[in-house]
Amino acid sequence: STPTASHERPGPPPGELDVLVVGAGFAGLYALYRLRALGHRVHAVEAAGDVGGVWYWNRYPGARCDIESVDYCYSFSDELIQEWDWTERYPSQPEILRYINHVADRFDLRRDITFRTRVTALTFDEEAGAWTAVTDHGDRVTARHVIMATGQLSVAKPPEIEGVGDFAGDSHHTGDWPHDGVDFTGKRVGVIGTGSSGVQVIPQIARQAAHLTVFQRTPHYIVPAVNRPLDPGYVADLKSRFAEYREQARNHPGGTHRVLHEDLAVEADPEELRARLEEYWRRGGPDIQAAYRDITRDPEANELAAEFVRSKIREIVRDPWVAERLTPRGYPFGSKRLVLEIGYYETFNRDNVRLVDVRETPIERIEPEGVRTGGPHPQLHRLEVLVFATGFDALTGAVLKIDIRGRGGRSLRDKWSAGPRTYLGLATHGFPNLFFMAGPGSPSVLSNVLVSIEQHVEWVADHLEYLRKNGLTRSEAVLEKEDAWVEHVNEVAAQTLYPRGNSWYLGANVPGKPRVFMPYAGGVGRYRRICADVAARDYDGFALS
Ligand code: FAD
Ligand code: N01
Repeated sequence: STPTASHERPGPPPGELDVLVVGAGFAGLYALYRLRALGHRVHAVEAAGDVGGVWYWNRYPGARCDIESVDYCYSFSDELIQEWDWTERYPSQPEILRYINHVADRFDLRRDITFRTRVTALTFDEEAGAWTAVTDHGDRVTARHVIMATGQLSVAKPPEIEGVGDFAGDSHHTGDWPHDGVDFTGKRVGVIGTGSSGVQVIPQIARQAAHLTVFQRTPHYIVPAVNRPLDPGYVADLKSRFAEYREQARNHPGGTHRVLHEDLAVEADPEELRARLEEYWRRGGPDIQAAYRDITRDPEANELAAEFVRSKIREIVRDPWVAERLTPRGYPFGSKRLVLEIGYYETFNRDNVRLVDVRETPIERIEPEGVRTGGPHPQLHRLEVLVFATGFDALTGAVLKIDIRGRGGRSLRDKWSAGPRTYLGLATHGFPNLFFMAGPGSPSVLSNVLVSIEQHVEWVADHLEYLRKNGLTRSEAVLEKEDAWVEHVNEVAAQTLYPRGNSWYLGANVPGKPRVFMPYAGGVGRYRRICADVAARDYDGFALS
């Protein structure tokens, strides 16, 4: 992640761009492809050494997607769909990164990307009606429009623990993993964090390390992934009707093919309920949340699903003391992002793995030799490698790291100091010609993000075409429409149990971050129709000039 010297790096092109894209993950790459095809002068700037975004940075062993590969992919090119063969139900990080590299090669995208370069400031010049970006290499890039494809989970969150810098061994964050891997063989290793990243990396490390200590703060609700090789017949069938298959996902609340049951858990016969949840557990994947319509909305129904997961933990984990500590309680099932596992609970049956519940025995500080915990039995856990699976400054982190100044020099950090405010998640008043991709105020991380990214890129591309055709150069969200949208986002969230978990969806994982439910919980299909309707009504809610 250290920037190379400027002379080793071809910088951004001179002259004004039509569109600057910040980020070259799935969103930035598609924006680049689409806008270039429409004849815009477009260039992307990316902090990483290559394309991939999340899948470039998160190279920890076990990293894998929790949306099925046949859904977690682009749909814009039929040739791409036909020529690419996914191998597993849930694709691994190396396979997804190969796919992204294939896309970058196939559409010759790298020639319009400046790598190893971070945008640090963005300033809107009202007279010129254009943005100027400044980078960490001192480049100045001007562009009429800017697309923030900076990611939802692209700013790694360090653990807020005293002494982190004092540790004498190696330490790594899952979200910024070394490219040549980490050898845990024969080592005493500690992992802090048991969310999706921790749950994926822990079984892998346990197999290699001499000893693994898992520091858990909140036990998460975790269900089996049940990964498997894909059946070629199934894939061939999907490919033969992919357009129709994807169209279903675009109109589905989650951007997937999850079956949504209409009946209620609270009305189900206990045996029938158990049998249905067992069936979901056996099949694997996150769809268990939709096994009954009321699981995500009614605390009583939710508790039935939660109790089912708790019973599974007791069945798998042999030591009752450990099983009890792994058991989530006190917050709704699914209100923190549901975690998928492959061999996670079984890992705690191994002799070389120890669970430390940091709510009982809090981490006091990190010392050169390891992690010191307090409580009734204070202890120094001696470690040679420490892994931080402590998550991200999600959704707003990457945008607010940049000093963004809109009309009148107003700072976005100030405007969003009590939480993000957007119109449709796409734009924010006071900051003309600036568009956000799959960020707060849109379905984003509550959806198959690939479906959401395609919808956003296509909406913005259409919007820029509309401006061009009508001889317009400026687009800005109207304040009243933005306020109404924020209210709608909050109202929809309040109908769910999401706001009841201390999750990163709410910013609750970052000390001092305002507590606001950030993504739009109204569903991908509904959201898509709202955006299409706004476009059909000549971009109602955007002041155009
Ligand atoms: P990213 O992939 O995050 O790319 C953003 C890029 O912008 C990064 O490369 C970053 O370096 C760059 N950038 C940021 N700020 C700057 C700056 N100031 N200057 C220059 N460059 C900058 N979603 C799902 O739908 N299903 C999943 O199963 C799933 N699994 C995930 C697993 C992990 C480990 C993580 C971390 C996320 C996962 N996600 C998943 C969410 C994921 O964020 C999206 O699926 C998707 O990859 C986002 O693509 P993106 O292009 O929007 O953002
Ligand atoms: O991060 P997290 P993540 N002391 O924030 C703990 C996507 N993703 O990287 O819950 C002690 O979920 C924290 O504890 P608590 C997916 O969307 C997907 O795991 O705050 N512990 C928690 O246990 C996911 O939701 C996939 O009490 C500390 C953990 O660290 C999102 O990325 C794979 C601590 C952080 O969990 C983020 O997942 C990976 C401290 N100071 C990621 N600070 C898949 O597709 C934090 N923690 C499968």
